[in-house]
Amino acid sequence: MQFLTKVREQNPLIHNITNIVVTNFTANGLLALGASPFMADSHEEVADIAAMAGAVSLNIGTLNPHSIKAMTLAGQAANAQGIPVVLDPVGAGATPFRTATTHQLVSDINITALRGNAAEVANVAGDHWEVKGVDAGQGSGDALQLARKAARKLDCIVIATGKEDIVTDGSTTFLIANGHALLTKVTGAGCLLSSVVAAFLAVAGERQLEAAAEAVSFYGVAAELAAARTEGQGPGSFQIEFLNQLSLVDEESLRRLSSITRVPES
Ligand code: ATP
Ligand code: TZP
Ligand code: MG
Ligand code: MG
Repeated sequence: MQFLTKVREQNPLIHNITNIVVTNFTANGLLALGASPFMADSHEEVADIAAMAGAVSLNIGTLNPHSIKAMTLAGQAANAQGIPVVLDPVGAGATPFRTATTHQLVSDINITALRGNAAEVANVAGDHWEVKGVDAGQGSGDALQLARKAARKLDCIVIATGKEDIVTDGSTTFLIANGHALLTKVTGAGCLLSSVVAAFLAVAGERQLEAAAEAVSFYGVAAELAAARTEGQGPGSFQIEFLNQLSLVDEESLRRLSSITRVPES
């Protein structure tokens, strides 16, 4: 616990190349957290923006040839400066185009953290896991082993989310039990999480895995508090209160409510 304060003190610039569904929600969520969002995908400027960012968040939610090239240029510019890059492989496995694009991106870019549901992570890593559109399918695999395997294969941090979240670098693994089911009723809840992870990585220095775990727990705690404050009102009120809580959750409430368990190595 401490990366949250660093994000708010340092106000890192987060360069997002994301989908058209969640762009506004992502920018507002990053602002609420205390980071500085920059949404830009022109080929002419993405390398310049990535090079000045604290972290880069790439998201294939509404991918097309233009955005794929933009992500590649931005990711490689970030790599050249040692700037963390997060990839959200929205819908990987749903179509051959999405799956092939993620394989291309992880080969062309040195990804710091991959954040998706278990099915997306599996498909990026070359394992098959049933996918329904951009939502997780009914995979029957062991998400923990899958995430570890993917992290080793892709040589990056893997964050596989769902009811419980897994954060692993392939050897050290954390299980995070924070969150609320109402997050599944807000489009972009996963996409914003990926950019929130990017904001924590931007201030983490060498301690990337711990920062990723804290980001995921922080996000879940904000959702729990938002759900409690809007009980019985539904996803609309929850979404607004969730943005409030991203700005209100402090180190003290995070310490009190955070549920992070380190899993013994297997
Ligand atoms: P999907 O498309 O499968 O919904 P996603 O990209 O939206 O995936 P999620 O896996 O839904 O991402 O994760 C986004 C956030 O929602 C995470 O903080 C996760 O912990 C939380 N979350 C998802 N499902 C639940 C649940 N059933 N209970 C509690 N929290 C959840
Ligand atoms: N369609 C294409 S991208 C997208 C939808 C609905 C948003 C997905 O957001 P998330 O965060 O995976 O729920
Ligand atoms: Mg979701
Ligand atoms: Mg998603």
